[in-house]
Amino acid sequence: MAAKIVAALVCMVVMLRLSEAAVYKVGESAGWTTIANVDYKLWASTKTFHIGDTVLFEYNPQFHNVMRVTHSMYRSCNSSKPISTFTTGNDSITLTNHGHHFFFCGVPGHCLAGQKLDLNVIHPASSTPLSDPPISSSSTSPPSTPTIPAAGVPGSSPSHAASLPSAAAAVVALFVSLVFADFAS
Ligand SMILES: *[C@@H]1O[C@H](CO)[C@@H](O)[C@H](O)[C@H]1NC(C)=O
Ligand SMILES: *[C@@H]1O[C@H](CO)[C@@H](O)[C@H](O)[C@H]1NC(C)=O
Ligand SMILES: [Cu+2]
Repeated sequence: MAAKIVAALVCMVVMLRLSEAAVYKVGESAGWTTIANVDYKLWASTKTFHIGDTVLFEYNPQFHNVMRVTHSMYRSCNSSKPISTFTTGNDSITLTNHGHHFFFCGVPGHCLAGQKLDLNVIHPASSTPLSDPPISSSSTSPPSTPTIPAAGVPGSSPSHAASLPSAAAAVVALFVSLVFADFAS
């Protein structure tokens, strides 16, 4: 009984991770830049990041880079000791742990000009399929914020949006059938 529940739970977690892996291009079509006045904080607020998702930084490597930094370095735009640095201009970073991830461009002045990104990977426990509302279509406007956004960022739905509810339903059905089979026997 217990073993079956554990197996079902493991199966559920694995399936959810597979079905939820999404790729988010930072800044959408503008990419990672200072010239388009992208509000990266606003951009991140329109997304729900999960473990296994990927963020893609696209930029001209002659002018920019990507540094992953600590919170205090992020706050002060201090680029002296980055956790890691990316310089290809097409950097895919897979999110492997929950919590905040801080990035900025290490070129002098760019972080201060707003080329900085704080994204929060939500904890798996707070995103069970049963409590998640269905992901809405791209026709809805991004959530309003108390601050005045510098520039609108076009919202886009993650590519897995359509497949998620059916996959989740299948997993829940499997889980329920396993549990009830045990109660009946
Ligand atoms: C940046 O951080 C380093 C330690 O990581 C520190 O030694 C240095 O003083 C900081 N620079 C500024 C301008 O705060
Ligand atoms: C950037 O990398 C992604 C895969 O990580 C690839 O699909 C895309 O074509 C690349 N773009 C450029 C401009 O190289
Ligand atoms: Cu830059």
